[in-house]
Amino acid sequence: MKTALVTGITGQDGSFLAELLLREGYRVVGMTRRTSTDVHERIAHLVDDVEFVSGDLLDQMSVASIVDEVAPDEVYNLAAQSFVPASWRQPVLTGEFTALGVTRVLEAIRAVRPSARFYQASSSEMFGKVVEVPQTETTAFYPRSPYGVAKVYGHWITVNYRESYDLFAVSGILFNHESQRRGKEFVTRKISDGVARIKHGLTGTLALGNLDAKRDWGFAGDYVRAMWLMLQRETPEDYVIATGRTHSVRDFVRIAFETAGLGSYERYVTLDPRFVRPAEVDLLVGDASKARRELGWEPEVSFEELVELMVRADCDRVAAELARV
Ligand code: NAP
Ligand code: G4F
Repeated sequence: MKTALVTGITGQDGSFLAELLLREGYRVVGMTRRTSTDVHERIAHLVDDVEFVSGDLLDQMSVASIVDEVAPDEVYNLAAQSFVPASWRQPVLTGEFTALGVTRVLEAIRAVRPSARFYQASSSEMFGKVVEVPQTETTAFYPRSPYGVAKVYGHWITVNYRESYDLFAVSGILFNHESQRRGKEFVTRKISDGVARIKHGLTGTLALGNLDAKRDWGFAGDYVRAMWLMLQRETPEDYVIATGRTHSVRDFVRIAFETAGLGSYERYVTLDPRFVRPAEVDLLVGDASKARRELGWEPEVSFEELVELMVRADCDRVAAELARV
């Protein structure tokens, strides 16, 4: 039985990845940080199947002793401060988690478990003000937020440890991926949750920022499969994971309101400058041909299906909450 250590297991991707690894017969160990409340709703259904260890990416000793004690075959580093606007408010902390945190995990592996295979959660946010369309593994980075800058550091330190110490360390450059488990501050879930609340009469408006920004959105369940496939290869290499289709925030909004039977979004959506960013990433679209060719990876859920599944899940959830009250 292989052992996988997952940092960020309480996040959206961590929950889908844990489910996949359990299906594949792994012993799954999740690193969580101590908080005063114990709310881990995304992995509540997995608590009997996953082992949990307490650690923090800010704390080198905790990470090193976890790697030593768990003796993982594979390490998935998903933990990060992952919300882009927060990175302008807390740039130093974002750098500590999202950039130096990667080095702390790599250092632990190098020192006590160099045979472990390592996956780093890199991001399309590294392409930022894109220098070419679509973006591939060789496209130059031009990050537009402290988060993007931190991810570029995490990406290159992974490459550097692979080349310096011969570790099996890879980076997945993943484009936006969403689901019913996405945090409610991200635009897709903010929209599906807002639509559900409007549908059930809890509010009458949804305040958003830039409706013209474009993203290449896929389904998180499809994307964690790519992470796992990257660590099953013979040689460590980096891959872009994307659908190759791009849509605007406005497209997402339009389909979401139509799915809920609310008609035109224009009756409900207001523009709020608080949600407009100091520097924007206008157009992300990825070319995942290398992953298709070498990993046999394909996304299975389309953009339209993604919007519908998120809206339906939130409408059902809000209806159930109201019924309980
Ligand atoms: P998420 O839902 O925000 O989850 C982030 C996870 O990191 C949570 O489990 C969080 O734990 C943990 N974490 C944060 N700071 C930590 C620290 N100091 N020590 C230990 N754990 C810490 O993010 P996600 O959407 O699942 O994304 C997973 C990873 O992929 C992130 O690195 C993200 O930057 C990257 N990524 C995401 C996307 C996307 O579209 N989703 C695309 C490209 C790359 P708590 O529960 O304790 O907060
Ligand atoms: O959903 P978002 O906050 O995601 P963003 O910034 O693309 O970052 C996500 O994807 C990255 C991969 O490219 C990850 F690395 C990162 O961790 C995270 O998961 O915003 C998407 C777009 C932006 O252009 C933003 O300006 O939506 C636009 N937007 C418009 N109104 C809004 C809003 N974003 C948010 N969060 N809230 C709004 O009201």
